[in-house]
Amino acid sequence: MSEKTRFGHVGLIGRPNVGKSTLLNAMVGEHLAIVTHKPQTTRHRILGLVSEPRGQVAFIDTPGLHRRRDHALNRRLNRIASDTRVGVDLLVLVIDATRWTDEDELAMSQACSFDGPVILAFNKIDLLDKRDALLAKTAELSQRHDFAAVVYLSASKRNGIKDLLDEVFARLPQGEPLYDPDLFTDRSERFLAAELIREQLMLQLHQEIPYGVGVVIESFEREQRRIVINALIVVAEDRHKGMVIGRQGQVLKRVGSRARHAVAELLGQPVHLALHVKTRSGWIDDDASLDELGYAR
Ligand SMILES: Nc1nc2c(ncn2[C@@H]2O[C@H](COP(=O)(O)OP(=O)(O)OP(=O)(O)O)[C@@H](O)[C@H]2O)c(=O)[nH]1
Ligand SMILES: [Mg+2]
Repeated sequence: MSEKTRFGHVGLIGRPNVGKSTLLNAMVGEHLAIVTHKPQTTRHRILGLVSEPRGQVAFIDTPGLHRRRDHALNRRLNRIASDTRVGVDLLVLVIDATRWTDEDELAMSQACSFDGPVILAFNKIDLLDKRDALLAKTAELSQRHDFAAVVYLSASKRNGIKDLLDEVFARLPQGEPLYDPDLFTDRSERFLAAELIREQLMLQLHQEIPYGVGVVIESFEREQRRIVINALIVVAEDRHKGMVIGRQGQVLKRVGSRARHAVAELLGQPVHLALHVKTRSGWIDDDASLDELGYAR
């Protein structure tokens, strides 16, 4: 790459469910971060790389900032979310163009106190039939903070992605890429596999159950023509175990088959996936279990 390339870390912030992970995936071009219609899907800091001739952006997707502080996992998630601002060159504040809530205020105040440029990104504009409200909201928020740029996106339809990338690149410092341009994340294949299994569990389970589910990869072996994965699903209450398994094992079977496809597609190889379920009572409020399951403190 030439001397004029740019490099920087860029944090994606916003309340749960605004589409941060969808946006990360759209920019990186891989199903890297898991996405569901439920708030609080993302539980980790996930780095996604965009490498181009003009430079490299390391995007950081984190859990959405939320108000619940009722157990140790939730407190950890908010800490990861708050730390997104540390060490980044630029922030993208993602909001849902159709809805503004108290939790958006939290994210807005984080953006306002950031000591660097912030790009305001209205997402989900495909759901709007009229643009008037969008312009009014843009004017209102621009009065509260001097945003470096404002973009209008549909992450799920991949509209506006190039505009956002142009705005980001234009504001990054000059520098050489820090990460190998062939990589799209710094996360391991094991981690990505565990997340894709958790994505299917979140999609297939209802009410509060998905929030008490964790996934641990017990073994991950590359054979000549396939990857063999054994994964353990941990539930926080014994009565949830039956719900994860389902009648005649139907739920677990569906989770396994969909996750297997997703992992095979991401890793580019056929996958054999075996799932087991175990109860670990109250793990979401137990620091030792959270450490063991890989949740950052
Ligand atoms: N219609 C529409 N839906 C979108 C768009 N972007 C994301 N979504 C949907 O919004 C929901 C939440 O998306 P996520 O990407 O998981 O949101 P998030 O901000 O990462 O959420 P957390 O991880 O919980 O903080 C999913 O159902 C997405 O399919 C969009 O541009 N248009
Ligand atoms: Mg997310």
